[in-house]
Amino acid sequence: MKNSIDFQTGLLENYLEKTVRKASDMRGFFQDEKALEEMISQGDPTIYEVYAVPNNGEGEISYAVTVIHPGKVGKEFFMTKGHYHEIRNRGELYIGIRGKGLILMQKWAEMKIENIERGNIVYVPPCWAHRSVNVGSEDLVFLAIYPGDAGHDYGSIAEKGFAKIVVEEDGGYKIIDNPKYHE
Ligand code: PAN
Ligand code: ZN
Repeated sequence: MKNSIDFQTGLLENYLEKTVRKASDMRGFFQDEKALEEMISQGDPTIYEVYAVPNNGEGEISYAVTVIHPGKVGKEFFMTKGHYHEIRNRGELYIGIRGKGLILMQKWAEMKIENIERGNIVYVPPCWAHRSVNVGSEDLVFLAIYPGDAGHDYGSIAEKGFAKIVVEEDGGYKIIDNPKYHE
């Protein structure tokens, strides 16, 4: 199928699947549960959206544009749920389109963090869990390209989280240990 992306806005013309993650879909992912419940009761805003063109199957390649809106739950910046690929041995490429963000990557006790910004290409190697975080004041938009058979495993991240979390401090951000994290 022919398709195109607007590299100014990140708008993907012919996406096939749209996933919307509202505050109420993110229970258990942020530290401040009270702040999240309050946000849900006050209109349940969208935290992020994913516009995907899946090409499922071995050897195939899928792609998706993610838009993470700006905001915080308590002190913690809006972010994706984060996942491992169901088939662990599958890598991925992220290409920044607009906004200012971070990608947290984790494999066992190892952790690495890179910037997602316009023009940045981030390589997520096989077997690394990944989550992106909007640390700016505008939408964070990026394109992800991944193997068609990768799949998404949200279970272990939903249960344990990442070793680090990203919180606001003095108008900027800081990366701190996740007090709830356990191996
Ligand atoms: C991305 C992510 C997307 C949303 O396309 O799926 O940013 O994040 P969650 O899937 O963690 O909710 C990707 O990494 N695909 O493999
Ligand atoms: Zn992925």
